[in-house]
Amino acid sequence: MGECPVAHNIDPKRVPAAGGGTKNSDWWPNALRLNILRQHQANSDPFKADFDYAAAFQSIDYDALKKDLTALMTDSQDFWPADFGHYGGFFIRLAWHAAGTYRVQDGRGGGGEGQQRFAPLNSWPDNGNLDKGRRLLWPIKQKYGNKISWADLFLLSGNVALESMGFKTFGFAGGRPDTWEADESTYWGGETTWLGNDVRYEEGNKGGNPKDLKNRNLEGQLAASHMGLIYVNPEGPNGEPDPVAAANDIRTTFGRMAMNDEETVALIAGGHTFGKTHGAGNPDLVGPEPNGADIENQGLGWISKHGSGKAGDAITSGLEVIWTSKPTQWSNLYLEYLYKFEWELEKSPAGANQWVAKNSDAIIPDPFDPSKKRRPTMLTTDLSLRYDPAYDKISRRFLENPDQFADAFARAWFKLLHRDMGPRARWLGPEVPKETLIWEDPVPPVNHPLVDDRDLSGLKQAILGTGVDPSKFLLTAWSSASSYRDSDKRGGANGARIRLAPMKDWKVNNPAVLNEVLRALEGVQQQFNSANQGGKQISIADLIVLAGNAALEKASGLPVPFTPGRTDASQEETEEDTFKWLEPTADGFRNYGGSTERVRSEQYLVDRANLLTLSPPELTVLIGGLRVLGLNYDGSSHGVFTHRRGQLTNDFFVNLLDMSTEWKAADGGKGEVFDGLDRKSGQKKWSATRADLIFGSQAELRALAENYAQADNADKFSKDFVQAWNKVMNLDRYDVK
Ligand code: HEB
Repeated sequence: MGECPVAHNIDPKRVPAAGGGTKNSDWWPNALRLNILRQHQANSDPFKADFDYAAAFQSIDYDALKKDLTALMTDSQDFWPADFGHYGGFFIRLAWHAAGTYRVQDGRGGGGEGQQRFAPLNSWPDNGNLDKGRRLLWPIKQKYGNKISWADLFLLSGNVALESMGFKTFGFAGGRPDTWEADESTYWGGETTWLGNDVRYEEGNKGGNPKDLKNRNLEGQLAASHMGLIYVNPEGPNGEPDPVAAANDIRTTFGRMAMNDEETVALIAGGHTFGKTHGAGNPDLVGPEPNGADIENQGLGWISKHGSGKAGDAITSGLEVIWTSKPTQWSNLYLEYLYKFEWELEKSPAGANQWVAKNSDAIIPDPFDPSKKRRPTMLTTDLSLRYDPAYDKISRRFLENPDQFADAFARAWFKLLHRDMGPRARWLGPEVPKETLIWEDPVPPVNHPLVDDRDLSGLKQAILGTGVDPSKFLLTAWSSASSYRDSDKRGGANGARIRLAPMKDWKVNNPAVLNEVLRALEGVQQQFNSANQGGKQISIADLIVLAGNAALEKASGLPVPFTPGRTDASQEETEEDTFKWLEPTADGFRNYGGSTERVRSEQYLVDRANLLTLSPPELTVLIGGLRVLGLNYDGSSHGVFTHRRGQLTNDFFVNLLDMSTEWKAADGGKGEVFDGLDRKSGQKKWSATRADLIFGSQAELRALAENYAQADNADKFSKDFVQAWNKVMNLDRYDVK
C-alpha cells in the first residue's frame, strides 16, 4: 500500500539497462584495467579538441569578474545564508579544499581540473556543504561562461574572498581547463567506509604499530589521515583530542603537500583567521551527500532537518568553533587568542571534541544574532600550532611579527593554489606575480636566436658522428622526456634536469650511459655554440631530444619532427627535495623494477602511461618500438623480440603472438621474468617481463598487439610510433602553441 514505485535500493548487478549487471571488474577484480587511459577524451568533452581555454581566458574582463565575485561575498542568499553577512570564510574553505587534495608523491589531486564538481570529491565528508558554495558561484560561471573554467573560478573565489576581507594576496594565475568526468586515476585509499583509516595506517606501519598515534606512518602516496578528509581529523588523531599527537598527523599530511612547518603554520593560522565551523545540532539529522541524494535534490546533499537546516542551524563538520572576534577581517587575532587564553575541552552541540577559552569573556559575535556573544573556541588541530614545540616557535614569531605572518601566508596560499599548474608558461592573467618561485621548476628564458632546419641537419650529423651507440641517444631522450607527469605538469625534457641531482643518479636513468651521452652532446654543443652563427645557440635539453630523434630517424627511415626552444635549468633552480618524488618505483617502458607486494608491474606501467597522457594504442605502440630499439634501462634483452635490434619494426608484436613460442616463468615462481621457448625443441628464444607479456595476455592489449602485428600494418606501426614518440618528447612544451 502506497509503496513508492521507484526502488531506492537497486542492486546495480541486477540492472538490465544502462550498463548494469555483473561486470568484468566483479568477475575478475585482479585483471589489469585500462579505464584510466580512456578518460577525458573528446567524446566526454563538449568542446571536443577545438577549444583553446587559454585564449578564452585571456579575453575575459578580469576586473569585472573580480568585481562580481567581490559583490557575491556579501550578497547573502536565502538558500544558504552567509555567516556574519559575508561568504569570505566559506569561499576560502572551498578554494582550499579544491587545491588541498594535491600530493607531491604522484602529483595527483589539486585544484587544476575542477574535479570538486564530481564524485568522490563532491561528496567527501570533508567537503560538506561546499555544494552550496558551487551553487552560489553558478550565476557568475553562467555569465562569464567559457572564459572562466570552474577550476579557475573555485580558486579565484578564495583569492577574492581574502582580498575582500582586507588581505593582500601574492597574485593569481588562471589557466586550468576543466575536465568533464570523475577522474579515476587517483588512489585515495583502500578503505570502504567514510572517515575510515584502517588500510592507510596498516599499510604504512608494516612491522610498526598503527595504533601508536604519535609514531604512525601514513601509507604510500596518501596525504590525508582518513578516507574522505582533505588532511587531518580536526578533533585529533582518530578523534583523540591530543594537540601534540595531532601535530604529527599535520606535519605528515602537509609535508606530503610539499609544505614545510612554516608554510603549514601560516596556512592553518591564516585560514582560520576567517569564518567559522558548523555543528549546531545532532549530526544524525543531516541527509545523504550529493552523490547519494535523491533526484529532486538536484545534486545538493547534506540536507539537514535540524531546525531550518541552514544559517544558525547549519551542521557541516559537527564542530562549532569561531576563532576570532572579527571573522570577516584579516587580523592577527587567531594567534593572539591562541596564546592569550588557556583552553578547556568541551563538546560541540553536535557532540564533537573542541576547545573553549577558559579565561575569556564572551567576545565573539554570533553569525546571525547580534544580541548574542560567545567565548573564543579552537579545534584540537589549532592547538597543535602552540603545543607542538616546532610549530610553537613559528607561531610565536608570527604573533610578534604580523608582517612575517602575512607574507608567509600570502606565499603559502599562492603555492597551495598554483602548485600543480606546472610551468609559468601556463600561468595566465593580469595578476601573475613577477617573482620566480623555486617550486615552479623554473627554466631560463630563451635569450638567443633558435636553430633553423639547416642547423638541425648539421647537428644531427654531428651527433651521429660522435660514435656513441644510437640506442643510447634514444634511451637518454626517452628518459629525459618521459620523466613528465601530467598530474602536476612536472618533469619532462625542458630544463634538461636529467643532468642534475637527483635525476642524474637514478638507477632507471642508467647513469653510466647518461654520462657518456651527455659528454658527447656537450662536445656537439660546444662546437655549435662557439661557431658564433649570428648568436644562435642550442641547449643540452634540445640536444638530448634531437639526438634521440636523429637516432630514431636512422632506425625508422622516417622524418621525426623537432621544435627547438628548450633551455637548461641549473641545480639552484631545481628543488631536489620534491624532484625525488618523480623517480619511478617501476617503469615498464624501460623494463625497470617490478611488482611490489600490492602492485603488479603492469599496473605500474598503466599508471605511468596515465601520467604521460597515453591512450591504450599509444602505450602499445610505444612498448613495441622501445623494445626492438633496445631501450631497456640496463640494456637487457627482456622483450627484445627481434633479430634486428635497433631497427624500428613491428617484430615485438609479430614474435609475441607467434604460437610456436611457449612462455614459462624463469624466476622460480616469482612471476616477474619469463622465458619464451620453442614449443618443439624446447630451446630458449626470448626472455620477457610482465610488462612485455601483458600485451599478449590482457585481451584489449592483445587486440592492439594484433593490430600492430598485422602484415598490412607494419608501416602504420612505424608512423604511429614516431607520432607517439614525438608526443612524449613534447609533453612539457607549454611554451609552444
Ligand atoms: Fe580549516 C573551516 C578543519 C586547515 C581555512 N576547517 C574548517 C572547518 C574544519 C576545519 C573542521 C569547519 C567546516 C564547517 O563548516 O563545519 N582546517 C581544518 C583542519 C585543518 C584546516 C583540520 C588542518 C589542520 N583551514 C585549513 C587551512 C585553511 C583553512 C590550511 C586555509 C588556508 N577552514 C578554513 C576556513 C574555514 C575553515 C576559511 C571557515 C569556513 C566557513 O567560514 O564557512
